[in-house]
Amino acid sequence: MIKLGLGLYKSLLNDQNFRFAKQCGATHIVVQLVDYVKGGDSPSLTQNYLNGWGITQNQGKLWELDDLLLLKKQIESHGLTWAAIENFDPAHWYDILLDGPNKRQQIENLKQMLRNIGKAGIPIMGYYFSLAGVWGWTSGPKGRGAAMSVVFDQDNIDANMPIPNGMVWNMTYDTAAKAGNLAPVSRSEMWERLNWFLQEILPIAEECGVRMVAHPDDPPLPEMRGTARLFHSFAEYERLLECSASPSNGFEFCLGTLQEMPDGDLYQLLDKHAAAGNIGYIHFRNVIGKVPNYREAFVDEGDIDMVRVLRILKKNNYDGVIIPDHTPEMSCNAPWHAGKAYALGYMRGVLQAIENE
Ligand SMILES: [Mn+2]
Repeated sequence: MIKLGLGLYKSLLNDQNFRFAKQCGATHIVVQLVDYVKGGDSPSLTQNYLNGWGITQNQGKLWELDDLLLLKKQIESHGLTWAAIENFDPAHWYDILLDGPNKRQQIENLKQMLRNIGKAGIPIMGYYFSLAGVWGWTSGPKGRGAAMSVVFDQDNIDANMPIPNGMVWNMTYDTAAKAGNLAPVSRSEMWERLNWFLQEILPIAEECGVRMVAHPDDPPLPEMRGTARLFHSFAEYERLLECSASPSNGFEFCLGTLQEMPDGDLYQLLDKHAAAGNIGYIHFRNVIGKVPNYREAFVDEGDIDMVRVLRILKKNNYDGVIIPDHTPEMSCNAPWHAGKAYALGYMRGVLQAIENE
C-alpha cells in the first residue's frame, strides 16, 4: 500500500499541524528538524533566499534520543506514524561537506545521531549532499491564478556567485568566518567526499536499521556557485547506487527535481527503482519546464502525469510514503496549509480511484 504522508518544517511540529495532517488523510509524517524555512506557522518558500536560509547555531547540539522519543509520542498520539527525518543540520556536518578539519568529529556525531534515530524507531534519514544547496530560486505570482510559486530562471540569477566563507547548504554556520569565498570544488572532489561519507555512515545505518536516502540537486544544474553538484542528471543520480550495495543506501526520490533534469524518461526511472526497492520515500511534486527555466506547479497541472506515477508505484507494490513537496501557496490566510491540503486531497483522490483497478 502506498502511504500518504505530510512533511512538516520544524516550526510546524505541533498538535495543530498533526491534526491538520490527519484531517487531510495522511497517515505518516516526515519531520524536518532544521529551522530553515521561515514564517512560523505560515512558512513560505517564496521569500528571497538568495542570501541564505538563515543562521544555524546547533554546532555540537545533537538530536538526543529523549527528544526524539518525546516527539514520536506526540506524533503517535494523533494516530500518525513518524516515517522519516529529512535533512541534517548544516551545523552537524559542514566539514563533512567541505572536507574541513572537523569532519572526523562530525561523522562520529552523525553516527551517534543515527543510533538515536534507530533506537527511536525512525526508519529513514533523508539527506542532501550539496555545497550550494537549494539556491537560485526566484519567485512570484507565477502559478495558476497568480499563486505564489517557486521559479527557476537562470537568466535572472548569477549562478557563478561564489559561496561566502562560513556558509554551506545555503545556511550560515559561522558568523565570524573570515572574509572571502569558498574555493571552487570539482566533480571528482565531490564524489570523493560523498563516498567517504557513505563508507563511514552506511555500516552504522545498517546496524541501526535506518535507511539513508539522498535527495537530488535542486535546481539540477551541473555546477552552481563554483561548486559541482552531484545529482544533476538521471545518470549521476543512479551512480549513488554504485557507491554501495548496502540496503541502507537509497533514494529520496523527488519527482519535481528529476523532471527538471534535461535527460531521460521519468516514468522509466521510477518504474525501475520502484521495482528494485531503491526508493525510501517520494517527494510528490509537479513542475512546468526544465532547467534552465521552470516553475513549480500545482500537482494537477504540471508536466508530470501524476496519475501515471501512482499507477507505476501501485504496479510495483511500492509500500513507502509519498509526501507533497513544496506546493504553490494559495491566496488565503493560510497559504502553506491550503497548498498542502490541495495536494493531499488530490493524492488521496487518485489513490482511491486506482485502488481497485
Ligand atoms: Mn524535493
